[in-house]
Amino acid sequence: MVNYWRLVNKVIKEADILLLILDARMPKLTRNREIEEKIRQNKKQIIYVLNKCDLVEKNQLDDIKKGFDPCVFVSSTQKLGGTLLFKKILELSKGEDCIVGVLGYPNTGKSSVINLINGKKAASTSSYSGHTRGVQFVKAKGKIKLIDTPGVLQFNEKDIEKKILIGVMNPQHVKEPDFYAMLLIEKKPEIFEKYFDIKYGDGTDFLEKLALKQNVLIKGGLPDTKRIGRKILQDWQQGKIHEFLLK
Ligand SMILES: Nc1nc2c(ncn2[C@@H]2O[C@H](COP(=O)(O)OP(=O)(O)OP(=O)(O)O)[C@@H](O)[C@H]2O)c(=O)[nH]1
Ligand SMILES: [Mg+2]
Repeated sequence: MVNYWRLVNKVIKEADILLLILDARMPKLTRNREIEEKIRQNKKQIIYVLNKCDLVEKNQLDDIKKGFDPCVFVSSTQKLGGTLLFKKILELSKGEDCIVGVLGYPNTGKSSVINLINGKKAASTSSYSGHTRGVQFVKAKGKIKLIDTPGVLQFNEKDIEKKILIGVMNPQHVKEPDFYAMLLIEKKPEIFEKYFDIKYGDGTDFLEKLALKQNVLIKGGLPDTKRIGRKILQDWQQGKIHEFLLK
């Protein structure tokens, strides 16, 4: 963790502009105020990049961007917003040579945003968080140079529920996936009812019904709630539930 902060400090010092990559589905949860504070102390410019906007309803965009100024909505996978973001960078850099640092929680799409700006695959991406290791310089267009970084967590970030929610913790490493799946479902049962086509009574009942429906069983034909819990967390992290709801 100490190393991460050394790295973040280095990137902030080297960069002229910092892109803070947030997940548009949960911008507040993926915001890191400690990093923002450091950027301000160093008098560098911030652009909030609300990535994964393909996973939110258009009519929510105004609400989502509240408190994030200046901000740009992008979808790296759908290749939306890249030109606008590049223009914003040019506007702030006033045509001068400029180093742009890209920071944010793991899995928010930092490497994908770099590829979006570049228009080609220059940075390696993965659905597993913690993919990018160390600082990577990526040459971009014209006078702009980008720096990709690994995701940075705040100090003492021990909140497993939050880590699962924002996709920082791999469900394969969660010891009680059934418990965390229930917490997730409880937040908005109606979306899980729609996605899995199962009526919600309570968490345990929901997991059991789903496991039986999808034939995820342990010996004796009983529902395997741990395995089905893990699957729910995976679908959530991979954006499948949001994609389904937007169809
Ligand atoms: N739906 C959707 N998925 C996205 C978008 N951008 C990135 N992803 C997905 O999110 C996952 C993480 O993307 P990365 O670009 O590797 O994220 P990162 O922030 O660089 O991750 P680390 O290097 O692990 O910190 C991948 O599965 C991407 O396909 C987007 O705009 N929309
Ligand atoms: Mg990365």
